[in-house]
Amino acid sequence: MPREPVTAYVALGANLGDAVQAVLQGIEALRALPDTQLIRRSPLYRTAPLEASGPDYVNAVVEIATRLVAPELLARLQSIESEAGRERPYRNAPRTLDLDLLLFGSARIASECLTVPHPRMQERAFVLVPLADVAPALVTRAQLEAVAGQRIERVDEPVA
Ligand code: PH2
Ligand code: MG
Ligand code: MG
Repeated sequence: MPREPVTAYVALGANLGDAVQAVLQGIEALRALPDTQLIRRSPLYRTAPLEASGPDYVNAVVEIATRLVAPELLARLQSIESEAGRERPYRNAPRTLDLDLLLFGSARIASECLTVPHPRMQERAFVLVPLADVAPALVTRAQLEAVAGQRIERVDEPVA
């Protein structure tokens, strides 16, 4: 029996090279995943680096419906990062593309390589603001108010 699709949320971030293009291409790579449908995506945001150095980030969040299991989805996210030229010289180093699994249905996962829900998502305007765009019911006003001091602004996107 095929599995029922699970609704999952993926955060995208980039702050090296053409970060807008990197995030847009990341979204297209997510759309192309097997056994996965891209349901909706947030606008792109330019955001101040949080606990990180380097240029401003471009961030977004997408909602997908996927029949992949979580470890397989994680492996796919990592290969999209590698394809985008991701290197990991040190923690929170500037990156060409970062794909973080925020939520995977109602799953709670605490394995060596994956923690879901993402442990730091509640502290981050660059996650909560675009997550509220795609899934307003998942983010409360109080959660948004708690990160209101973090700089985040909409990006004017290139017309396709
Ligand atoms: N990602 C980090 C650390 N800091 N700051 C912003 N603004 N956007 C990010 O995506 C981001 C960050 C670690 O992944
Ligand atoms: Mg990250
Ligand atoms: Mg990451």
